[in-house]
Amino acid sequence: AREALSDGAWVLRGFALDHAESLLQEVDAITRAAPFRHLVTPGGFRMSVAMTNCGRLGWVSDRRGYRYDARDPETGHSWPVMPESFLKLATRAAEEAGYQGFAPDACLINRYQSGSRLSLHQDRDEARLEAPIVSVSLGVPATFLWGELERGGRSQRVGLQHGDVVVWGGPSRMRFHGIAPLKSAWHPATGEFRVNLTFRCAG
Ligand code: MD5
Ligand code: FE
Repeated sequence: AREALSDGAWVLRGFALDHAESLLQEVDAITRAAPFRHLVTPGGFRMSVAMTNCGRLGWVSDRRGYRYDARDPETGHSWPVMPESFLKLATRAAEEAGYQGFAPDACLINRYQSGSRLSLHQDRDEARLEAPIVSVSLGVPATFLWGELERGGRSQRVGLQHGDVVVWGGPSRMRFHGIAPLKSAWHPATGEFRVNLTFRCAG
């Protein structure tokens, strides 16, 4: 069952529930090779969300700017390979939302703890903006902020729970969006954290 968020954007409630444990085991393995870290924005602020990546390309930020890079700047190595199970889930979710043939080359993994937030932004560093983005929420619930195509528009609040998957594409691909400060909570699958996987066609 899919729930329309806006034109081209869909929420698939509980779509990843049956796979949550194995996804989180894969995240553990990925973070042994590419640990979570707090990136610095070009403006010099430390992000409250901890991040890492898997796949051919990974999203990074530093004083020089935002970009996708084939190497982890912390280790100088390629990012861990995207597990087959990640790719399958993301492709199936995109299909469910009407996007055929989704083949992401980047998976950004975000880890939120109490108070972590992501202020309103657009995702515009990907080379293929015609492809959707698929996002998988795990652990502690969060409030997603769903804005408009211009900065300063109104934003809706959408609750995202463990196992929910959202697909953003078409006319909604460039909307402003963010995550409200995470409330302190505990989830059996992730403890004090929320983990979000976002699949992108970046290269
Ligand atoms: C999260 N992550 O839950 C959020 C929401 C990010 C990010 O926003 O950039 O890592 S995933 C929702 C999302 C991601 C990319 C594009 C769009 C929504 N969109 O086009 O609306 O950690
Ligand atoms: Fe984003």
